[in-house]
Amino acid sequence: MRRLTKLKVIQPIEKPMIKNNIALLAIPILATIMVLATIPPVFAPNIEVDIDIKPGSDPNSINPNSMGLVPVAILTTDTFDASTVDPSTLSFTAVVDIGSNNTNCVRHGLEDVDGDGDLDLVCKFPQKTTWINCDTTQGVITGQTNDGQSIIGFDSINPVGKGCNSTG
Ligand SMILES: [Ca+2]
Ligand SMILES: [Ca+2]
Repeated sequence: MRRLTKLKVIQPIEKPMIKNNIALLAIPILATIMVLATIPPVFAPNIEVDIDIKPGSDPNSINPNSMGLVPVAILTTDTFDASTVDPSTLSFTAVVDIGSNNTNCVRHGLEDVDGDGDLDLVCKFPQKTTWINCDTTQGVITGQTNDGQSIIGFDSINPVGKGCNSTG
């Protein structure tokens, strides 16, 4: 009898404890959902865009000692409209560590560089700050669209001139 009495006393205490445990479980679950909800913008993959370094030229022969501007076109395709790119966000470099440079587009305009009837975005970058040297094999352009979507594009570079193996 004593034991039964004890159980009767304990039961009403245990029930709210279970409810509390469920509430405690709900907090990390809700927190996880909230954290996951913030992840997509951070981990959203870059849109890989088609680019053409020195539009109209192939290979893209560049003399690393030149002090001129390198034109790079972002091509409009069936799935990407180059006119949605914000030119002020564009950066172009020959180095893999794309965070380490600040080679910005100094001149830009829309023109149909590949002759397919749609407008492509052409940006010109000061070559002396692109890190192009005789070992460079490709250039990388990064930037954002007007609505904040990150873009990235790659094209080959054929270094030519003094000290480089290729004569272009
Ligand atoms: Ca080209
Ligand atoms: Ca075009």
